[in-house]
Amino acid sequence: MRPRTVSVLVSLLLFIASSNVCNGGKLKKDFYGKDCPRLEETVRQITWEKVGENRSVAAKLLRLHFHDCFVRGCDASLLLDSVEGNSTEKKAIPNGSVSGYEIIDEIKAKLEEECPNTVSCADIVALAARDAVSYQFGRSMWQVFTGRKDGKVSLATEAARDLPSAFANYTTLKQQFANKGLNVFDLLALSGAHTIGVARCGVFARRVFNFTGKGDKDPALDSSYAKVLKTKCSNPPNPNITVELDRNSEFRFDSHYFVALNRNQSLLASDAALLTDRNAARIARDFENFFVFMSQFSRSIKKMSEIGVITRVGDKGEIRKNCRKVNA
Ligand code: HEM
Ligand SMILES: *[C@@H]1O[C@H](CO)[C@@H](O)[C@H](O)[C@H]1NC(C)=O
Ligand SMILES: *[C@@H]1O[C@H](CO)[C@@H](O)[C@H](O)[C@H]1NC(C)=O
Ligand SMILES: *[C@@H]1O[C@H](CO)[C@@H](O)[C@H](O)[C@H]1NC(C)=O
Ligand SMILES: *[C@@H]1O[C@H](CO)[C@@H](O)[C@H](O)[C@H]1NC(C)=O
Ligand SMILES: *[C@@H]1O[C@H](CO)[C@@H](O)[C@H](O)[C@H]1NC(C)=O
Ligand SMILES: *[C@@H]1O[C@H](CO)[C@@H](O)[C@H](O)[C@H]1NC(C)=O
Ligand SMILES: CC(=O)N[C@H]1CO[C@H](CO)[C@@H](O)[C@@H]1O
Repeated sequence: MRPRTVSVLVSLLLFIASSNVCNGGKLKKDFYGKDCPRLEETVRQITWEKVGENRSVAAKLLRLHFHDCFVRGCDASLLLDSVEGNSTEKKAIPNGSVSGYEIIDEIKAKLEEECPNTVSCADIVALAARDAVSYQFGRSMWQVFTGRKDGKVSLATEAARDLPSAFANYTTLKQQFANKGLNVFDLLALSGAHTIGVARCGVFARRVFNFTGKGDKDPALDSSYAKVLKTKCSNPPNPNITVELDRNSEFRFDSHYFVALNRNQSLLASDAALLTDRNAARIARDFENFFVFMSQFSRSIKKMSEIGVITRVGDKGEIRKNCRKVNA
């Protein structure tokens, strides 16, 4: 082979190797098969119990997974409590309404009994999100490869930078997803996570009460739906009131989010922004079909769950003993 061909081949191989690192190439199906054979059963059992007691838990665990993965990769950095002098991701404004930490702690505690120092918090977060959504279906809705290690760094500033805002326009959303290796299909499918759960009035009130500062509503928001929202939230918005992200379908993981979106009845400006691009709007119409949506969602969330994973114990990664603290 000529040197030039060789160098092209080498750079191609390096490219493949590096993209594997970014995309969780070293994660495995059933990574803990030998060291913690009952892991997946334990996570599912506790998660299903919690979701069975309170269906709103599913949305909490799904969002927790997203917020973990978008900042420094899926490394459980979101779970670290702030320490003196250091604000961790949890303290960043977009994380103010994230919850479910106690459930991860409970799963971790149980696993520390079953197989001490073995299972990472990052893997627990990914599995619990899958199981939380799957409860409704009685079977696993997507595959989660395991072998993530827990990170040692968590910075509020990075969460503020990397997590998309409820006011983001299409260009920004597309760019923020691209920064994490996710394309437009992923953006649309993953936004479909808003088929479950709630948002506080404060994050969408402007669309309803005062879009341009003249006491008007967002023209992209359906008028009759805006009226409904007005009666639910007071102005100024009461921080204690929440509204379902997917109208009348808060607990059902289905494709109704896209049906509502296409009727201008989505809650967040960032949801509505998806209709401002022709290609994205076409995908949003296709996703009204549950099977089309769900098959893309399964692929996209598997991709999301492999963003920037750490797969080796060392400078960067460890198996945390307590999900809230870096090991001493
Ligand atoms: C596309 C960019 C996204 C933006 C701008 C966004 C923004 C938001 C906002 C503002 C809320 C309400 C939070 C509050 O009340 O303070 C929310 C809730 C939620 N988000 Fe997203 N999100 C996005 C993508 C995602 C993704 C990719 C997922 C998961 C795969 C997700 C899952 C959820 C869930 C399940 C809830 C409901 C949480 C609950 O009920 O407590 N979101 N999101
Ligand atoms: C379920 O959880 C939500 C959110 O954490 C809470 O507001 C609600 O009161 C809980 N419902 C019940 C029946 O405990
Ligand atoms: C704060 O975070 C930085 C960056 O991760 C780290 O180098 C430093 O040791 C942390 N300080 C404390 C007190 O944890
Ligand atoms: C989208 O938002 C960004 C950041 O706020 C802004 O710089 C940009 O001009 C906006 N793009 C469009 C097309 O409105
Ligand atoms: C709307 O916003 C403007 C400018 O921020 C403010 O002066 C006005 O009082 C607001 N109106 C209402 C109804 O909230
Ligand atoms: C949604 O709003 C857009 C304008 O933003 C309008 O052109 C369209 O007809 C509306 N669609 C429905 C179903 O109301
Ligand atoms: C919100 O809830 C908190 C705690 O229950 C309460 O102290 C506060 O007055 C409530 N705020 C409003 C505007 O109702
Ligand atoms: C759990 C947690 O640390 N929440 C914080 C999220 O961010 C808000 C706003 O900065 C803080 O007030 C919360 O304490």
